[in-house]
Amino acid sequence: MTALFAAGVLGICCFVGSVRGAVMTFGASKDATLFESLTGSFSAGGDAGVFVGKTLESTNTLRRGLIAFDLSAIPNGATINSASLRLSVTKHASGGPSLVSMGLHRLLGDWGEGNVMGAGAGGGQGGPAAIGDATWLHQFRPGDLWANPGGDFIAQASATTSVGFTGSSANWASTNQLVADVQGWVSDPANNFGWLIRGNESLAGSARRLATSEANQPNSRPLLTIGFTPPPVRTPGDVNNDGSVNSADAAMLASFFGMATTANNFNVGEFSGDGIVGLADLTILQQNLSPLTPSASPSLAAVPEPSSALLVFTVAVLFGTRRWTNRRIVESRRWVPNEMPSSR
Ligand SMILES: [Ca+2]
Ligand SMILES: [Ca+2]
Ligand SMILES: [Ca+2]
Repeated sequence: MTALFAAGVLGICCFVGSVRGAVMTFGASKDATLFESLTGSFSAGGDAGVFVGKTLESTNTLRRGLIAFDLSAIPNGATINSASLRLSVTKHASGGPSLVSMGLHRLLGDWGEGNVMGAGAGGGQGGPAAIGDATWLHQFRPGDLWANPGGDFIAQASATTSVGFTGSSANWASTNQLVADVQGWVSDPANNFGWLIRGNESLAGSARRLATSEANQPNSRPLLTIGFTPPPVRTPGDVNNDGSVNSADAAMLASFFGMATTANNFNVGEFSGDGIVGLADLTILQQNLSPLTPSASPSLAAVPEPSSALLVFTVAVLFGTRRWTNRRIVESRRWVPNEMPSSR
């Protein structure tokens, strides 16, 4: 992984269409090859290529690619609309098939990239695996094993495509399952392990080398394009996060009045950024009151009197009630010892 691509995000494109959606592109955060091996001795996470498919070797013929992306730039709560992946083909076996099928399978466990360079023709043999590397047997060498040699992944591909010779691109168009994979990773980054790239494993010579994040040419590196709709912007004043600002929010703010909290904790009515639920927050709530709609339940906006007065009244009543309740609890506790029977 190059430093340039450490952050993963390559670009943010425009808002498009009538539905405000964003498009972002990502370079791989890590990519590596699983080289078939009964001893789990080979890796090449630092190489400019990953190998996928069946080679012309006499033994240990299979290769599988691993690739993952850091999606933390997509806001939490976003809705993923599309996801497509492009990889560049940089080598094919002489005499191999002109088109081979390759699938993206969601990985079920984490894995180590490392920085080992491949050996053999074009790196196709891999190099001696180092500690922490993923291999055919290991998620992280030497102690962390895959449950299944060759990697743990969903058997059903999330997307498949036909891949040509050197110089062409492998393009996985968006599918419902690719979208679901990315949505899952955005919602739960701890389970974002990326995809395993699986080729034709029955046809000798079907293997391809695909450019990685270490490739010299930036435009040949992996590119994941994601379309999404950002989460709706929450209006300051909307304490209960139901999309409108009304008396229900004022009542909630009142119940937290005077409370110290984290700055901009909307859930308790802190909108001013000072970390205290107070009059400044009440003012913001009032300024953002939602217009009354005929079907809406009674709202502060419908009150002909200055709504701020009612808000202050609401706060005063509820806050006062709470203090009174607390005081009564304290007083009742004081009374308890006096009312206990004497132990004479
Ligand atoms: Ca790599
Ligand atoms: Ca609300
Ligand atoms: Ca405040």
